[in-house]
Amino acid sequence: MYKKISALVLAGVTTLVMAGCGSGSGGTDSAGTSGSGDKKIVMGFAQVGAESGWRTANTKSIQESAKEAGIELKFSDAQQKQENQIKAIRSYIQQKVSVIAFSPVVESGWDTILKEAKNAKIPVILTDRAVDSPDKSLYKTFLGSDFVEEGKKAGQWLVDQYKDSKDPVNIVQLEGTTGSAPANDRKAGFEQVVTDPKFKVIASQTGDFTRAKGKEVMEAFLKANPKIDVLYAHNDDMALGAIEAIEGAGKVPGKDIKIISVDAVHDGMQALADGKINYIVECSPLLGPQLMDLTKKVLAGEEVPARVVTEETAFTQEQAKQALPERKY
Ligand code: GZL
Repeated sequence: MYKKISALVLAGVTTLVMAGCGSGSGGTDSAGTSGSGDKKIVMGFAQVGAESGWRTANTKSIQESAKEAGIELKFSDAQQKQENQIKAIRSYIQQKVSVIAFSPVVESGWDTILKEAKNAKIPVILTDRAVDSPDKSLYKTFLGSDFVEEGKKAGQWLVDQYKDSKDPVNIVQLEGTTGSAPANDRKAGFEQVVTDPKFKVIASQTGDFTRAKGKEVMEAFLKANPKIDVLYAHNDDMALGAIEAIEGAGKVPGKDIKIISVDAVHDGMQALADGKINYIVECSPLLGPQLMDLTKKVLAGEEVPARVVTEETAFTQEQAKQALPERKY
């Protein structure tokens, strides 16, 4: 409820601010063409990569939604390299696309390319991940999850689980891609809630959101730390890699080592239902429909909220068993 109100308030504030500005080029109709029907919307989308089940589902959502919206999609995969995303965005500017959308692999280093897009009068929409630029005029809106909230939900589950325990709880953390908004914010949110001194984060390292790296880092954690009680993984793919490492060390994931994860992709939810993960905070990749709707509004010169937060929940093992048959990703 709070999030819905906050988005409405944002819209209100934005409307007041934007009313004086007026912006955007000619209108668009439902076929994804400009108001006069003479110009098809062309979107340049610079995707992070294909590092996780979440990213695969996100790409599918964007591609399918663009098709349904009648929007021509130019799509690039940056293999998780910022320089590749910047090259792709520069190429979209040269191709004079109608709009540029992307998920910034890391938070910093975008001002130059975003200023080039602004100078070329091509609107930019951020999806999924944020940038840390203080100049909010460099993009029209940011659509995606509240990663701090996700970290707080993960931390709250842990606090609740150990509320009656006085013993030290040793935690290891598999962080997302270094410098990325989800890694920074999921860590910050978790730390805001997990403050009791009995909780000790004895090791924390990036697994770059991939299964392979998650397994490799968890193997190192297990070798260096004889007593690990909890793993907090910033995404399901790293948690699934860690499960392989935990089982390889002869321990039982979900029992000997409790696992908290984020995303709720299918394989993560299956591991949760099977008792190998204990709690998953949802992070929806299905941003395509909202992205295409925001795109049409921006190109029609309509006001859009500066920030659109996606609605999400969290799952216990029992809830995963119920939810699995209906999951869309
Ligand atoms: C979060 C997204 C993250 C996912 C990972 O919105 O950016 O990137 O949590 C993905 O699975 O790799």
